[in-house]
Amino acid sequence: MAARTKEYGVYIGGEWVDSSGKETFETRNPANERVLATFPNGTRKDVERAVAAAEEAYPRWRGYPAPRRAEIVLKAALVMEERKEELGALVTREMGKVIAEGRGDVQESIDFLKYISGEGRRLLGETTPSELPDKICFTLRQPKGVVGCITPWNFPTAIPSWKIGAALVCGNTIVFKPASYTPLCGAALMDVYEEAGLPAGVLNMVTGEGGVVGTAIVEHPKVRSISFTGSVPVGKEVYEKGARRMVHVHLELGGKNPIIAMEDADLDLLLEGILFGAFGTAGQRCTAASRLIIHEDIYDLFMDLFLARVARLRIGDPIDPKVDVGPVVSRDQMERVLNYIAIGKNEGAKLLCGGHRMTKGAYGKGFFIEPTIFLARHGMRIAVEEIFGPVLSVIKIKSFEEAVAVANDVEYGLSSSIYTRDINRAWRAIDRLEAGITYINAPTIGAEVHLPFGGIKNTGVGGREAGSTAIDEFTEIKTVFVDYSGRLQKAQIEEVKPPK
Ligand code: UN1
Repeated sequence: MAARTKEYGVYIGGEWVDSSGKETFETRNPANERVLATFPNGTRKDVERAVAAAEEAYPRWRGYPAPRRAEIVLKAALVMEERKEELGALVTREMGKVIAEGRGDVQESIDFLKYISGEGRRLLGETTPSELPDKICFTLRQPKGVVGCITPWNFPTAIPSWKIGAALVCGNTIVFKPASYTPLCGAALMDVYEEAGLPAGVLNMVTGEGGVVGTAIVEHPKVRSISFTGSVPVGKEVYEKGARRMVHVHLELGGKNPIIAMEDADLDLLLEGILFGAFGTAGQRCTAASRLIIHEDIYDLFMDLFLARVARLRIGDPIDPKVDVGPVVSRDQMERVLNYIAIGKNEGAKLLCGGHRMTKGAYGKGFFIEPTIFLARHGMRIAVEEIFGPVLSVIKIKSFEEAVAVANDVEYGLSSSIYTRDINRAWRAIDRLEAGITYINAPTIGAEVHLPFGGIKNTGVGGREAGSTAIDEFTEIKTVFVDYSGRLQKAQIEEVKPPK
């Protein structure tokens, strides 16, 4: 007899409890549409309960010293390390990235939690002299209070870990909404923190529709800061709603990341880089290389090598370690990507390979799309809009200047890359590429967590995640003046005479 699908509730005050609503949704394996679990379509009332629990837990969590808070976060990293195989497989089953990347997702969580737990003993401020005698000035970092973390499905443990780990070390309490394609990964994180000894109410999770649960979090008067990773249209709504309440909003949104291949590129290196950058995670990364901007002199030679390699990519069930490219996350996402492929054909881009859904045999049960490459022209929709699937637009250019101009002429600015052996040109690219991240002789994906992550233009606002900047998002700065002169000293007014 088949095991009954597990039905989850919402996680509030350290317990799985029933949602106030009756509606539920299923989370499925995108490789075969098998149902993995059922979750509630949370309600505004659920969010209110979650915020109330987070508010209640806040004074105690805030008062627990930062190094101690960080020890719990470090413990969470160690629990994840112990359970890496199981969690990696869960990521792969629920989200569809290949198993090596499923493990990588978990490893990225572990790396970040270890890194940020070190901040528990830093959370540094500034100390400065005063312009007046017998007075000292410094800053402290204080938590914001209850914060909302709304996360995407493409890094279902890593991105929540960036947000939750940093928020916790900084002393905030949290209402977390995982993406509706990956709630099981979210639930697994609740177990991890429970095992790590996180007090009840500090971290709460409500699943459901963005328009209901996400909106309720963003609009709740007690939620002091919002951290959102997702699409530009939703990001704009979150930003507007946050602005109306005058709260900090941190957005990590899309990308249309270029790899520039100059005529002096190492072609073998470029080949490995573009394969991983464009088709890793089936192109479903904000950082995915979705444009190859290539010098016309190497176009023919390189594309022969590239297309031959793409033809050999193994597409299939991502749990099989021999598979290179898995399915896209859902039917909707598949439709969206196929629609972009149709748009590309209609606007006259030349299809060099792929272009179809795979339907034969087991493929037909899941959401598999052939790795697809177009020869496009800059300005075509497929060459400037984010597709978020295994679709690459190749654009020919004649010079470095033209390459940089094309690379920059999109509304996004997350990641970027150049392959060249000319060191001066590499440095010029670092200076001129309009993006939060630039790689030299490496693809656009695979940022390390101890460095700031984020971008410019429509890619995001509100600072950078990860790295040393992660704590900026989740702390308020308190500026302190201590006057130990015993008299009223007036800054800007009192004259302080030089010593004789
Ligand atoms: C994302 O796609 O939203 O740099 C995050 C990378 C990963 C993170 C991607 N470390 O590709």
